[in-house]
Amino acid sequence: MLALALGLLAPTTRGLAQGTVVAWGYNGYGQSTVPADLSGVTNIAGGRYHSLALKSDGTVVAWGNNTYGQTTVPADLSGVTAIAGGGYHSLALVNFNTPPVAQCQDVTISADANCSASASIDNGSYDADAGDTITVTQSPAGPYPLGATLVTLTVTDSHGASSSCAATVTVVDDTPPTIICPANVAAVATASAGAIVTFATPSAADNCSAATVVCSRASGSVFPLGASTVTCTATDGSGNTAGCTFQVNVIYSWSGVLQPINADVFSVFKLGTVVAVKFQMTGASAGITTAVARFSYAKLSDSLPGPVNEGSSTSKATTGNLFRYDATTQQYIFNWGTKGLTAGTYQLKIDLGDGVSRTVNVGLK
Ligand SMILES: [Ca+2]
Ligand SMILES: [Ca+2]
Repeated sequence: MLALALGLLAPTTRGLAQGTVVAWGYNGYGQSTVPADLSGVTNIAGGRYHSLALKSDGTVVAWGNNTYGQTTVPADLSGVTAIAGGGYHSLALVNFNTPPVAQCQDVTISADANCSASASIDNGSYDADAGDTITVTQSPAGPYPLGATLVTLTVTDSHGASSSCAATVTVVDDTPPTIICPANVAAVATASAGAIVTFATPSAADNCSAATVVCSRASGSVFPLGASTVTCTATDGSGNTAGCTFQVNVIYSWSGVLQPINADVFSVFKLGTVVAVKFQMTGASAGITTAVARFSYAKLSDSLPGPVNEGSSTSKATTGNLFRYDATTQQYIFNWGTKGLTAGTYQLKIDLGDGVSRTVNVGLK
């Protein structure tokens, strides 16, 4: 009988490398003549007249009697993890590769500036075989468009075995659009209700879709006297919004105070007389006959810059505080009765309801 021993188990004093095979005894078929270049052996087996060695690379080496082909190792034999020798035959256990395990999960991710996103659905795919590495691929590979995409993940191990699973990548748009409002608009009233004002549509952009722009007041609509704030909102296809504001200011175009009050030189009237305060609408406001104009005054000081330099009006003093429109002269007139006032400088104020401060200083003496 043949006897074999692994060098691994040999006394270290013999100086043999690990994985060396040592054989002795009957050698009629060369079964005890270990091939000279044999090394890296992890297991051995003996048949009746032949020997077998399993190498660490999973290949098998056989020598000795080959009457029945028992030492003719199949050329493509690999991946062997165990061997055995019968009387006139040999056995090898091929350890089949375990395919990797693919594990997927659904992923929801925010769209980027290009309205797409890359995402991995891998949820810890692995290969149970020691030493196996895996590569993971996704089909389609991404980046993924807005919405849900069914993605197949394929895991391949270093032996070419693969497994796959599928999951959904959902790309959502949670980025608001951008919006830029036009500059503030100054407009002249064309009616006592204000003016029709047009303005450029705010520019809006979005990473995923055209943004719908809606303003609190539409271009081409009537804006009232004074300042109005227009709020515009851009909404993208996913309901994200962004806003901006701008001002529309509608004011009357007017003449300034007309004679007898000087717009430039200080006017002094005789105390107790009626002072006619007059103005006209001009420019785009010229045709307006229904403006609501209110008169008020305030005494600034007792001092006067000079003597009376204006003639007295023969008109009756206006009651209340509203100017009247005179169609003949196309003027707004308020007859300011000064009876009962004291001498000094007064500031007269004309309020047209458009937010503009219109004042002129006069003297009473
Ligand atoms: Ca494997
Ligand atoms: Ca968006």
